[in-house]
Amino acid sequence: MGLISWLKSKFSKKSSQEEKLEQTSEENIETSKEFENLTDEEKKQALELKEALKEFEAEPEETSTSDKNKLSKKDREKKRKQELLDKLKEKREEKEKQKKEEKKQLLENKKIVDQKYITGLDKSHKGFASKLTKLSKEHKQKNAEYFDELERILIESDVGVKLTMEILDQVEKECNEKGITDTAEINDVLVDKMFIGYVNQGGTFKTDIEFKDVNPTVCLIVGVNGTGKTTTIAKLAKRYKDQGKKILLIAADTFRAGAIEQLKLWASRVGVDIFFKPENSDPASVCYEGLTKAKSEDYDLVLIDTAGRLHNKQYLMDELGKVQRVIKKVIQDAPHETLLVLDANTGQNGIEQAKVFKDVVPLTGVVITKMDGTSKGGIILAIRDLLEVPVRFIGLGEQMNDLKEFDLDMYLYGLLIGDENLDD
Ligand SMILES: Nc1nc2c(ncn2[C@@H]2O[C@H](COP(=O)(O)OP(=O)(O)O)[C@@H](O)[C@H]2O)c(=O)[nH]1
Ligand SMILES: [Mg+2]
Repeated sequence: MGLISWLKSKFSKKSSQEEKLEQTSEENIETSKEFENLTDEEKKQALELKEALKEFEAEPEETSTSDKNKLSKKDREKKRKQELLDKLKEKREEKEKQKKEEKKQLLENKKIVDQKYITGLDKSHKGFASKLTKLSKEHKQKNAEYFDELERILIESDVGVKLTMEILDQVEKECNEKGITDTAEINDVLVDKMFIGYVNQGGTFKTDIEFKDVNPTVCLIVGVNGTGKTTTIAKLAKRYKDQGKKILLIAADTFRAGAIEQLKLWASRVGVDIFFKPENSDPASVCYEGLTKAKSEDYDLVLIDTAGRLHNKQYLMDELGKVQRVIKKVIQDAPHETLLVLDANTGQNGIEQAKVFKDVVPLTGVVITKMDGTSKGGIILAIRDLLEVPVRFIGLGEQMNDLKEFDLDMYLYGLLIGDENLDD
Protein backbone atom coordinates (compact mmCIF):
# COMPACT_ATOMS: atom_id res chain seq x y z
CA MET A 1 0.00 0.00 0.00
CA GLY A 2 1.31 3.43 -0.88
CA LEU A 3 1.87 6.03 1.75
CA ILE A 4 -0.99 8.23 0.69
CA SER A 5 -3.57 5.48 0.57
CA TRP A 6 -2.33 4.17 3.87
CA LEU A 7 -2.72 7.58 5.48
CA LYS A 8 -6.12 7.94 3.91
CA SER A 9 -7.26 4.64 5.38
CA LYS A 10 -5.87 5.66 8.74
CA PHE A 11 -7.84 8.87 8.66
CA SER A 12 -11.04 7.46 7.36
CA LYS A 13 -11.36 5.55 10.63
CA LYS A 14 -11.22 8.71 12.68
CA SER A 15 -14.91 9.30 13.08
CA SER A 16 -15.40 9.53 16.80
CA GLN A 17 -13.65 10.71 19.89
CA GLU A 18 -13.23 7.11 21.17
CA GLU A 19 -11.78 5.89 18.00
CA LYS A 20 -9.51 8.84 18.01
CA LEU A 21 -8.23 7.99 21.45
CA GLU A 22 -7.82 4.40 20.49
CA GLN A 23 -5.89 5.45 17.50
CA THR A 24 -3.68 7.78 19.44
CA SER A 25 -2.67 4.82 21.53
CA GLU A 26 -2.02 3.00 18.30
CA GLU A 27 0.13 5.82 17.15
CA ASN A 28 3.18 3.67 17.40
CA ILE A 29 3.13 3.40 13.65
CA GLU A 30 6.71 2.21 13.56
CA THR A 31 5.56 -1.18 14.74
CA SER A 32 2.54 -1.46 12.47
CA LYS A 33 2.44 -3.95 9.63
CA GLU A 34 1.74 -1.29 7.04
CA PHE A 35 4.79 0.63 8.15
CA GLU A 36 7.03 -2.31 7.41
CA ASN A 37 5.84 -2.36 3.85
CA LEU A 38 6.82 1.23 3.19
CA THR A 39 10.03 2.21 1.48
CA ASP A 40 12.71 3.88 3.58
CA GLU A 41 11.83 7.23 2.13
CA GLU A 42 8.16 6.72 2.90
CA LYS A 43 8.96 5.57 6.43
CA LYS A 44 10.79 8.81 7.01
CA GLN A 45 7.88 10.79 5.66
CA ALA A 46 5.42 8.80 7.73
CA LEU A 47 7.32 9.57 10.91
CA GLU A 48 7.39 13.23 10.03
CA LEU A 49 3.71 13.08 9.36
CA LYS A 50 3.07 11.39 12.64
CA GLU A 51 4.30 14.56 14.31
CA ALA A 52 2.06 16.64 12.10
CA LEU A 53 -0.81 14.36 12.98
CA LYS A 54 -0.27 14.89 16.68
CA GLU A 55 -0.63 18.60 16.14
CA PHE A 56 -3.99 18.12 14.48
CA GLU A 57 -5.15 15.88 17.25
CA ALA A 58 -4.03 18.30 19.90
CA GLU A 59 -6.40 20.87 18.44
CA PRO A 60 -9.44 21.12 20.72
CA GLU A 61 -12.69 19.71 19.34
CA GLU A 62 -15.16 22.46 18.80
CA THR A 63 -18.24 21.90 20.91
CA SER A 64 -21.53 22.01 19.10
CA THR A 65 -22.62 25.22 20.84
CA SER A 66 -19.41 27.22 20.78
CA ASP A 67 -19.39 28.06 17.10
CA LYS A 68 -22.32 29.01 15.01
CA ASN A 69 -20.39 28.55 11.81
CA LYS A 70 -19.24 25.19 12.97
CA LEU A 71 -18.40 22.66 10.36
CA SER A 72 -20.06 19.33 10.41
CA LYS A 73 -17.98 16.50 11.71
CA LYS A 74 -17.71 15.06 8.26
CA ASP A 75 -16.48 18.35 6.86
CA ARG A 76 -13.91 18.59 9.60
CA GLU A 77 -12.72 15.10 8.72
CA LYS A 78 -12.46 16.09 5.11
CA LYS A 79 -10.63 19.27 5.92
CA ARG A 80 -8.19 17.47 8.16
CA LYS A 81 -7.46 14.88 5.53
CA GLN A 82 -6.96 17.55 2.95
CA GLU A 83 -4.62 19.50 5.20
CA LEU A 84 -2.56 16.45 5.82
CA LEU A 85 -2.35 15.53 2.19
CA ASP A 86 -1.41 19.10 1.36
CA LYS A 87 1.31 18.90 3.91
CA LEU A 88 2.58 15.71 2.38
CA LYS A 89 2.57 17.29 -1.05
CA GLU A 90 4.38 20.33 0.29
CA LYS A 91 7.02 18.11 1.82
CA ARG A 92 7.49 16.23 -1.43
CA GLU A 93 7.80 19.43 -3.38
CA GLU A 94 10.27 20.77 -0.88
CA LYS A 95 12.34 17.64 -1.22
CA GLU A 96 12.24 17.82 -5.00
CA LYS A 97 13.34 21.42 -4.90
CA GLN A 98 16.14 20.48 -2.59
CA LYS A 99 17.22 17.68 -4.91
CA LYS A 100 17.25 20.03 -7.86
CA GLU A 101 19.30 22.50 -5.87
CA GLU A 102 21.78 19.77 -4.96
CA LYS A 103 22.07 18.71 -8.56
CA LYS A 104 22.72 22.27 -9.58
CA GLN A 105 25.29 22.69 -6.83
CA LEU A 106 27.05 19.51 -7.91
CA LEU A 107 27.21 20.81 -11.41
CA GLU A 108 28.40 24.22 -10.27
CA ASN A 109 31.26 22.51 -8.45
CA LYS A 110 32.09 20.42 -11.48
CA LYS A 111 31.87 23.57 -13.53
CA ILE A 112 34.66 25.19 -11.58
CA VAL A 113 36.85 22.14 -12.06
CA ASP A 114 35.91 21.78 -15.67
CA GLN A 115 35.09 25.21 -16.95
CA LYS A 116 36.37 24.29 -20.37
CA TYR A 117 33.78 21.58 -20.68
CA ILE A 118 30.95 23.99 -20.08
CA THR A 119 32.28 26.84 -22.17
CA GLY A 120 33.27 24.42 -24.90
CA LEU A 121 29.73 23.19 -25.07
CA ASP A 122 28.22 26.61 -24.61
CA LYS A 123 27.04 26.99 -28.16
CA SER A 124 25.48 23.60 -28.20
CA HIS A 125 23.83 24.11 -24.83
CA LYS A 126 22.68 27.63 -25.46
CA GLY A 127 21.35 26.84 -28.91
CA PHE A 128 19.26 24.07 -27.50
CA ALA A 129 18.41 25.74 -24.22
CA SER A 130 17.40 29.06 -25.74
CA LYS A 131 14.99 27.30 -28.05
CA LEU A 132 13.56 25.33 -25.15
CA THR A 133 13.20 28.42 -23.00
CA LYS A 134 11.53 30.34 -25.78
CA LEU A 135 9.17 27.46 -26.35
CA SER A 136 8.18 27.16 -22.70
CA LYS A 137 7.55 30.89 -22.60
CA GLU A 138 5.32 30.71 -25.62
CA HIS A 139 3.44 27.71 -24.27
CA LYS A 140 3.19 27.71 -20.51
CA GLN A 141 1.05 24.60 -20.63
CA LYS A 142 1.60 21.65 -22.90
CA ASN A 143 -0.50 21.25 -26.02
CA ALA A 144 -0.14 19.62 -29.42
CA GLU A 145 1.63 22.61 -30.90
CA TYR A 146 4.13 22.58 -28.05
CA PHE A 147 5.03 18.95 -28.72
CA ASP A 148 5.34 19.62 -32.46
CA GLU A 149 7.77 22.42 -31.76
CA LEU A 150 9.72 20.31 -29.31
CA GLU A 151 10.04 17.65 -31.96
CA ARG A 152 11.39 20.21 -34.39
CA ILE A 153 13.95 21.48 -31.86
CA LEU A 154 15.27 18.00 -31.18
CA ILE A 155 15.53 17.13 -34.84
CA GLU A 156 17.22 20.46 -35.58
CA SER A 157 19.75 19.66 -32.87
CA ASP A 158 20.58 16.46 -34.74
CA VAL A 159 19.12 14.08 -32.21
CA GLY A 160 17.77 12.10 -35.18
CA VAL A 161 14.19 11.42 -36.16
CA LYS A 162 13.83 7.94 -34.72
CA LEU A 163 15.33 8.77 -31.35
CA THR A 164 13.40 12.04 -31.16
CA MET A 165 10.14 10.14 -31.61
CA GLU A 166 11.10 7.62 -28.95
CA ILE A 167 12.13 10.27 -26.47
CA LEU A 168 9.01 12.37 -27.04
CA ASP A 169 6.74 9.33 -26.73
CA GLN A 170 8.24 8.65 -23.35
CA VAL A 171 8.04 12.28 -22.29
CA GLU A 172 4.35 12.44 -23.20
CA LYS A 173 3.66 9.19 -21.43
CA GLU A 174 5.33 10.30 -18.24
CA CYS A 175 3.66 13.71 -18.32
CA ASN A 176 0.27 12.06 -18.71
CA GLU A 177 0.94 9.60 -15.93
CA LYS A 178 2.19 12.21 -13.53
CA GLY A 179 -0.21 14.90 -14.62
CA ILE A 180 2.58 17.28 -15.61
CA THR A 181 1.30 20.07 -17.81
CA ASP A 182 3.71 22.90 -17.04
CA THR A 183 6.15 23.08 -19.94
CA ALA A 184 9.02 24.30 -17.77
CA GLU A 185 8.64 21.08 -15.78
CA ILE A 186 8.57 19.06 -18.97
CA ASN A 187 12.12 20.22 -19.70
CA ASP A 188 13.26 18.20 -16.70
CA VAL A 189 11.41 15.13 -17.90
CA LEU A 190 12.91 15.61 -21.34
CA VAL A 191 16.47 15.64 -20.08
CA ASP A 192 15.78 12.57 -17.95
CA LYS A 193 14.44 10.71 -20.95
CA MET A 194 17.43 11.74 -23.03
CA PHE A 195 19.68 10.37 -20.32
CA ILE A 196 17.75 7.12 -20.17
CA GLY A 197 17.67 6.97 -23.96
CA TYR A 198 21.45 7.10 -24.01
CA VAL A 199 22.04 4.77 -21.11
CA ASN A 200 19.56 2.18 -22.38
CA GLN A 201 21.58 1.63 -25.51
CA GLY A 202 23.56 -0.63 -23.21
CA GLY A 203 27.14 -1.61 -23.79
CA THR A 204 30.08 -0.10 -22.08
CA PHE A 205 30.30 3.24 -20.38
CA LYS A 206 34.02 3.46 -20.19
CA THR A 207 35.42 6.49 -21.90
CA ASP A 208 39.11 6.31 -21.11
CA ILE A 209 41.38 4.00 -23.09
CA GLU A 210 41.91 0.77 -21.18
CA PHE A 211 45.53 -0.27 -21.16
CA LYS A 212 46.41 -3.89 -21.84
CA ASP A 213 48.59 -5.85 -19.43
CA VAL A 214 51.02 -6.57 -22.25
CA ASN A 215 52.44 -3.61 -24.15
CA PRO A 216 51.63 -1.96 -26.44
CA THR A 217 47.95 -0.98 -26.39
CA VAL A 218 47.10 -0.11 -29.99
CA CYS A 219 44.60 2.55 -30.94
CA LEU A 220 43.62 3.01 -34.57
CA ILE A 221 42.15 6.39 -35.47
CA VAL A 222 39.83 6.51 -38.48
CA GLY A 223 37.56 9.10 -40.07
CA VAL A 224 37.01 11.34 -43.04
CA ASN A 225 39.70 13.90 -43.86
CA GLY A 226 39.36 17.17 -42.07
CA THR A 227 37.29 15.79 -39.20
CA GLY A 228 40.20 16.20 -36.78
CA LYS A 229 41.99 12.82 -36.65
CA THR A 230 45.50 14.16 -36.47
CA THR A 231 44.58 16.81 -33.90
CA THR A 232 42.77 14.20 -31.82
CA ILE A 233 45.86 11.97 -31.88
CA ALA A 234 47.91 14.87 -30.56
CA LYS A 235 45.35 15.45 -27.82
CA LEU A 236 45.24 11.77 -26.85
CA ALA A 237 49.04 11.63 -26.85
CA LYS A 238 49.15 14.63 -24.52
CA ARG A 239 46.54 13.13 -22.23
CA TYR A 240 48.35 9.83 -21.77
CA LYS A 241 51.82 11.30 -21.75
CA ASP A 242 50.69 13.38 -18.79
CA GLN A 243 49.74 10.09 -17.16
CA GLY A 244 53.30 8.88 -17.61
CA LYS A 245 52.75 6.59 -20.58
CA LYS A 246 55.38 5.94 -23.23
CA ILE A 247 53.76 6.80 -26.52
CA LEU A 248 54.46 6.19 -30.20
CA LEU A 249 52.57 7.84 -33.04
CA ILE A 250 52.46 6.06 -36.39
CA ALA A 251 51.97 8.21 -39.48
CA ALA A 252 49.92 5.90 -41.69
CA ASP A 253 48.22 8.76 -43.55
CA THR A 254 50.85 8.69 -46.26
CA PHE A 255 48.67 10.04 -49.03
CA ARG A 256 48.41 13.77 -48.38
CA ALA A 257 51.53 15.86 -48.67
CA GLY A 258 51.25 17.66 -45.36
CA ALA A 259 49.86 14.84 -43.27
CA ILE A 260 53.15 13.33 -42.11
CA GLU A 261 54.66 16.76 -41.42
CA GLN A 262 51.61 17.76 -39.42
CA LEU A 263 51.88 14.68 -37.22
CA LYS A 264 55.63 15.20 -36.79
CA LEU A 265 54.98 18.73 -35.63
CA TRP A 266 52.46 17.56 -33.06
CA ALA A 267 54.80 14.81 -31.86
CA SER A 268 57.50 17.35 -31.12
CA ARG A 269 55.06 19.78 -29.47
CA VAL A 270 53.66 17.12 -27.19
CA GLY A 271 57.04 15.49 -26.72
CA VAL A 272 56.30 11.95 -27.90
CA ASP A 273 57.94 9.67 -30.47
CA ILE A 274 56.75 9.17 -34.00
CA PHE A 275 57.32 6.48 -36.63
CA PHE A 276 56.98 7.57 -40.25
CA LYS A 277 58.16 6.71 -43.75
CA PRO A 278 58.29 8.83 -46.90
CA GLU A 279 55.12 10.16 -48.51
CA ASN A 280 53.16 7.61 -50.56
CA SER A 281 54.59 4.62 -48.69
CA ASP A 282 52.17 1.77 -48.24
CA PRO A 283 50.20 2.58 -45.04
CA ALA A 284 50.09 -1.10 -44.08
CA SER A 285 53.85 -1.44 -44.22
CA VAL A 286 54.26 1.73 -42.14
CA CYS A 287 52.00 0.14 -39.53
CA TYR A 288 53.92 -3.12 -39.65
CA GLU A 289 57.26 -1.50 -39.03
CA GLY A 290 55.94 0.99 -36.52
CA LEU A 291 54.25 -1.70 -34.45
CA THR A 292 57.33 -3.90 -34.53
CA LYS A 293 59.29 -0.98 -33.10
CA ALA A 294 56.60 -0.34 -30.47
CA LYS A 295 56.69 -3.97 -29.39
CA SER A 296 60.44 -4.25 -29.12
CA GLU A 297 60.85 -0.89 -27.39
CA ASP A 298 58.04 -1.47 -24.91
CA TYR A 299 55.78 1.46 -25.73
CA ASP A 300 52.61 1.64 -23.62
CA LEU A 301 50.41 3.18 -26.26
CA VAL A 302 50.48 3.37 -30.06
CA LEU A 303 48.24 5.85 -31.85
CA ILE A 304 47.87 5.23 -35.58
CA ASP A 305 46.90 8.08 -37.89
CA THR A 306 45.13 7.00 -41.08
CA ALA A 307 43.91 8.58 -44.29
CA GLY A 308 40.19 9.02 -44.66
CA ARG A 309 39.40 9.04 -48.31
CA LEU A 310 35.73 8.29 -48.38
CA HIS A 311 35.06 8.92 -52.06
CA ASN A 312 35.06 5.21 -52.61
CA LYS A 313 33.97 2.68 -50.07
CA GLN A 314 35.77 -0.15 -51.79
CA TYR A 315 39.01 1.76 -51.61
CA LEU A 316 38.52 2.54 -47.96
CA MET A 317 37.69 -1.05 -47.29
CA ASP A 318 40.75 -2.27 -49.11
CA GLU A 319 43.10 0.13 -47.40
CA LEU A 320 41.73 -0.02 -43.86
CA GLY A 321 41.16 -3.74 -44.22
CA LYS A 322 44.80 -4.26 -45.13
CA VAL A 323 45.99 -2.01 -42.30
CA GLN A 324 43.93 -4.06 -39.86
CA ARG A 325 45.26 -7.37 -41.10
CA VAL A 326 48.83 -6.16 -40.83
CA ILE A 327 48.27 -4.84 -37.31
CA LYS A 328 47.04 -8.30 -36.30
CA LYS A 329 50.08 -9.89 -37.83
CA VAL A 330 52.27 -8.04 -35.34
CA ILE A 331 49.89 -8.03 -32.34
CA GLN A 332 47.16 -10.61 -32.56
CA ASP A 333 44.47 -8.93 -30.47
CA ALA A 334 45.14 -5.43 -31.82
CA PRO A 335 43.84 -2.88 -32.58
CA HIS A 336 42.48 -2.72 -29.05
CA GLU A 337 40.64 0.45 -29.84
CA THR A 338 39.33 1.74 -33.14
CA LEU A 339 38.06 5.26 -32.66
CA LEU A 340 36.09 7.02 -35.33
CA VAL A 341 36.58 10.76 -35.43
CA LEU A 342 33.49 12.75 -36.42
CA ASP A 343 33.07 16.48 -36.91
CA ALA A 344 30.03 17.62 -34.90
CA ASN A 345 29.13 20.11 -37.61
CA THR A 346 28.48 17.42 -40.19
CA GLY A 347 25.27 16.36 -38.44
CA GLN A 348 23.27 13.57 -39.99
CA ASN A 349 25.71 13.41 -42.88
CA GLY A 350 28.42 12.56 -40.38
CA ILE A 351 26.30 9.71 -39.16
CA GLU A 352 26.05 8.36 -42.67
CA GLN A 353 29.85 8.53 -42.94
CA ALA A 354 30.14 6.77 -39.64
CA LYS A 355 27.99 3.92 -40.89
CA VAL A 356 30.33 3.36 -43.81
CA PHE A 357 33.33 3.17 -41.49
CA LYS A 358 31.49 0.89 -39.15
CA ASP A 359 30.95 -1.54 -42.02
CA VAL A 360 34.65 -1.57 -42.75
CA VAL A 361 36.18 -1.74 -39.26
CA PRO A 362 34.65 -2.68 -35.92
CA LEU A 363 34.51 0.58 -33.98
CA THR A 364 35.02 0.73 -30.23
CA GLY A 365 34.10 4.37 -29.86
CA VAL A 366 33.57 7.75 -31.39
CA VAL A 367 35.39 11.02 -30.81
CA ILE A 368 33.27 14.03 -31.69
CA THR A 369 35.37 17.02 -32.57
CA LYS A 370 34.56 20.71 -32.90
CA MET A 371 31.88 20.59 -30.24
CA ASP A 372 33.11 24.08 -29.38
CA GLY A 373 31.80 25.40 -32.67
CA THR A 374 28.43 23.73 -33.05
CA SER A 375 24.97 24.38 -31.76
CA LYS A 376 23.89 20.90 -32.73
CA GLY A 377 25.10 18.79 -29.85
CA GLY A 378 22.23 16.36 -30.32
CA ILE A 379 24.49 14.34 -32.57
CA ILE A 380 25.91 12.71 -29.45
CA LEU A 381 22.57 11.08 -28.72
CA ALA A 382 21.97 10.16 -32.35
CA ILE A 383 25.32 8.42 -32.65
CA ARG A 384 24.73 6.23 -29.69
CA ASP A 385 21.31 5.38 -31.03
CA LEU A 386 22.13 4.73 -34.66
CA LEU A 387 25.63 3.31 -34.41
CA GLU A 388 25.39 1.64 -31.02
CA VAL A 389 28.86 2.95 -30.35
CA PRO A 390 29.59 5.13 -27.34
CA VAL A 391 30.97 8.63 -27.57
CA ARG A 392 34.28 8.42 -25.72
CA PHE A 393 35.84 11.85 -26.06
CA ILE A 394 34.82 15.22 -27.32
CA GLY A 395 37.03 17.82 -28.95
CA LEU A 396 36.53 21.34 -27.68
CA GLY A 397 39.15 23.29 -29.56
CA GLU A 398 42.33 23.14 -31.61
CA GLN A 399 44.87 22.91 -28.80
CA MET A 400 46.32 19.76 -27.31
CA ASN A 401 44.48 20.18 -24.04
CA ASP A 402 41.11 20.60 -25.70
CA LEU A 403 39.96 17.03 -25.35
CA LYS A 404 37.59 15.84 -22.65
CA GLU A 405 36.18 12.51 -21.74
CA PHE A 406 32.54 12.52 -22.64
CA ASP A 407 30.45 13.09 -19.52
CA LEU A 408 26.78 12.36 -20.09
CA ASP A 409 25.58 14.05 -16.89
CA MET A 410 27.46 17.22 -17.61
CA TYR A 411 26.29 17.23 -21.17
CA LEU A 412 22.61 16.74 -20.45
CA TYR A 413 22.29 18.82 -17.31
CA GLY A 414 24.27 21.51 -19.07
CA LEU A 415 21.25 21.74 -21.33
CA LEU A 416 19.18 22.79 -18.36
CA ILE A 417 21.79 25.02 -16.84
CA GLY A 418 22.03 26.83 -20.13
CA ASP A 419 18.29 27.07 -19.86
CA GLU A 420 18.36 28.63 -16.42
CA ASN A 421 21.11 31.08 -17.31
CA LEU A 422 19.04 32.28 -20.19
CA ASP A 423 15.98 32.96 -18.11
CA ASP A 424 16.37 36.71 -18.18
N1 LIG B 1 37.46 24.19 -33.22
C1 LIG B 1 37.98 22.97 -33.32
N2 LIG B 1 38.77 22.67 -34.35
C2 LIG B 1 39.28 21.42 -34.43
C3 LIG B 1 39.01 20.43 -33.46
N3 LIG B 1 39.64 19.31 -33.83
C4 LIG B 1 40.30 19.58 -34.97
N4 LIG B 1 40.08 20.85 -35.36
C5 LIG B 1 40.58 21.54 -36.55
O1 LIG B 1 40.09 20.86 -37.71
C6 LIG B 1 41.02 20.93 -38.78
C7 LIG B 1 41.29 19.55 -39.32
O2 LIG B 1 41.95 18.79 -38.32
P1 LIG B 1 42.93 17.58 -38.65
O3 LIG B 1 43.35 17.00 -37.34
O4 LIG B 1 43.98 17.99 -39.58
O5 LIG B 1 41.92 16.58 -39.38
P2 LIG B 1 42.22 15.20 -40.14
O6 LIG B 1 42.26 15.52 -41.59
O7 LIG B 1 41.08 14.31 -39.81
O8 LIG B 1 43.51 14.68 -39.62
C8 LIG B 1 42.23 21.62 -38.20
O9 LIG B 1 42.22 22.97 -38.57
C9 LIG B 1 42.06 21.48 -36.69
O10 LIG B 1 42.69 22.51 -35.98
C10 LIG B 1 38.13 20.80 -32.35
O11 LIG B 1 37.81 20.00 -31.45
N5 LIG B 1 37.67 22.06 -32.34
MG1 LIG C 1 45.24 14.16 -40.65
